[in-house]
Amino acid sequence: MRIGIVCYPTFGGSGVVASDLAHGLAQRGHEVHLLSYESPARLWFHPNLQVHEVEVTAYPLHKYPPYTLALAVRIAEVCKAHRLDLVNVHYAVPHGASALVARALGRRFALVTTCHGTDISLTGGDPGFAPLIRWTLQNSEAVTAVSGWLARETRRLFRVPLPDVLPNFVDLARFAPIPVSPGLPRVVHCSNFRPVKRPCDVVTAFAKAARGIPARLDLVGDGPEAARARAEAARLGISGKVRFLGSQEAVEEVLRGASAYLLASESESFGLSALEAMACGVPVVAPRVGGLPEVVRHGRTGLLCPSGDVGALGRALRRLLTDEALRRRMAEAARGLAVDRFGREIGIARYETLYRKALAVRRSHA
Ligand code: GMT
Repeated sequence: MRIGIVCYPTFGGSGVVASDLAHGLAQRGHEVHLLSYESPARLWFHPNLQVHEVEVTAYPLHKYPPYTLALAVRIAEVCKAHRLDLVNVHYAVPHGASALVARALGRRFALVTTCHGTDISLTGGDPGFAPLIRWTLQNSEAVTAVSGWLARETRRLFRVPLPDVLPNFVDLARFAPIPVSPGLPRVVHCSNFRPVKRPCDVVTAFAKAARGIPARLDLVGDGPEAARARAEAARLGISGKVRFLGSQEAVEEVLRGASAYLLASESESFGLSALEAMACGVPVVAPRVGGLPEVVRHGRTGLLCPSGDVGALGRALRRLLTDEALRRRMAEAARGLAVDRFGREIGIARYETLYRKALAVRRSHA
């Protein structure tokens, strides 16, 4: 197939999944064209894979650069030049609308829209975007969601048929465990430090868990709440135990050998970083929200706590940090679940099968 993939190029989960998918499809012999405003952070080279950057011309009249329209024109150009069969947009806003405009410009590709989370749960609730998202979903040959929870939310909020669930996946060779060497127990958290990730709660929960225990918290990523998280660590007197590592390309190096992975998100449609941790044999402590229970099995591969209960997160984390037998059992089960359910090969094959179905739908409408 000749496939277009549209995504954000950032370290965020949707960009990571889309980049890995593009590379995996190229490895399987498809011709893949990735469109974004710059080359994604985590994209490996492959001869079958080409990146098309979208440029927005600066013009004094345009207070807000019209990226959505520039993307639409770029999709149409790439479709024409490379005769794309199908375009898969990752993150519904604004990529879906751009793809539909490209189609209105005369291109005849099948459209697959992959919903990742906040495109449905946050921007989806914004009346400024909702009609556009509904338009995208109704005019896609296939709509996918990364978890059962997100699929149900998409149906509920937009009154569309239930999307196909295509869970995120992980490269099991790259994200693999190493034997834990005796040393300071380490807790890891990775995110874009947006309010929805509640990074201050991560710091607070760690402080509760690590009281009187030698342990360290490694925070990966950056974003608007990073300064507040730093201030929270100082306020709690644990700055010496917390390291802010910023964006890391080889996040697996930070995850390997950690004792636990900690999330405090208000909402999480899937939790790709939790899956990456599990694949590295790191048990997860997280709130029971969104699609997280589909990834983290409570009592088996980690511990789930009531949403917004920082005290419970702290207690659960302390249990893992102080009970080595429990930690080891969960570490093994976490890797096992990642291998059984969320491997890259099976994840990419699921997309391939869905693309073939979407093409058949498109042909039947032609
Ligand atoms: O974080 C976001 O708001 C967007 C997105 C991203 O690009 O990182 O994250 C979402 O997609 C990821 C990949 O499918 C999921 O693992 C995240 O759970 C999801 N984020 C939220 O639902 C908050």
